[in-house]
Amino acid sequence: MSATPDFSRFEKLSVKADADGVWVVTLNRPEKRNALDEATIEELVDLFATAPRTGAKSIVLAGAGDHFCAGLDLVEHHKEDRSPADFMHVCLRWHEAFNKMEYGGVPIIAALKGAVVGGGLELASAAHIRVADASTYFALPEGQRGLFTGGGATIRVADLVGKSRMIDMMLTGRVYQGQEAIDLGLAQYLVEGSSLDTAMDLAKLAAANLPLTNFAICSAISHMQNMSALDAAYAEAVVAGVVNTQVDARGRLEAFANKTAARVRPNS
Ligand code: 1HE
Repeated sequence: MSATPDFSRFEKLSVKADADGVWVVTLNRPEKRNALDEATIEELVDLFATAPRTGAKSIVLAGAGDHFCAGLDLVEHHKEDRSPADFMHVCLRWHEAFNKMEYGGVPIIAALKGAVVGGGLELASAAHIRVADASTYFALPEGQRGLFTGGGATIRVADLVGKSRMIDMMLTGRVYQGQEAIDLGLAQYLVEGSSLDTAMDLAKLAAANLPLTNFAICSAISHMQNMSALDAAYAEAVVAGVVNTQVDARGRLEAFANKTAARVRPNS
């Protein structure tokens, strides 16, 4: 776990890990605005399937160039002339990647800029924290392209902005940006400077938490949202039973009891 993982197999992604276990994963097709082709999705599946057991404590997800992600590779889709079954299987691989992100237990912070559109918004919405900058804008242009979402927007984008707003975005191509996008829940942070810098700061904060605690935060909450309230309460008690008695937490509890731990204060 402590050795630096081997990222040499990735071609569509650039992956770097620092000594504290903070990984920076960059979609690396800026000339295609980081559109998601099949090969990129396969690399995302690989990366997010292996990251939790190869030392990632938190992950920043970014895009090379001026745009985070332009969504489905429309040119590949056009050239492939896929059958319904073919495209269903494409979508299932997207779900494999994005579910690994949301449920994998490692905090993922998306550093957004420029276009976060279509499948790019589906990708961003599978991250746990989204940081937008002044250039960031969100849209679901599928309606205009004669398409439909296939990478989980009906679940995650509807969850972020609500069913009616998502339907409006798809019917009319409405674009959200700036404070309005934050107020709707499309991102949790809007920064004046670089979203990557803020995402890195947040990733370092998250990486300082105990891994088992982060695992619960970045998997249990999502699972519990899928359950009945009765089952979620039961599952929460079980998860808390494991997490809240972990040996590694003892030092932190002792520091609070000794009055050496930082107190929670309002922002100054
Ligand atoms: C692409 C793609 C793409 C750019 N697939 N190649 N997504 C969309 O409908 C967004 C489509 N893209 C755009 O609206 C614009 O390209 C951007 C706003 C993202 C960027 O604009 P711009 O002016 O900087 O770039 P451009 O000139 O439009 O594109 C530059 C190159 O990137 C060009 O390739 P080139 O070989 O001609 O240089 C474009 O073809 C290429 N490119 N976006 C393929 N998306 C699981 S279902 C999910 C459903 C969806 O995601 S629908 C897709 C929604």
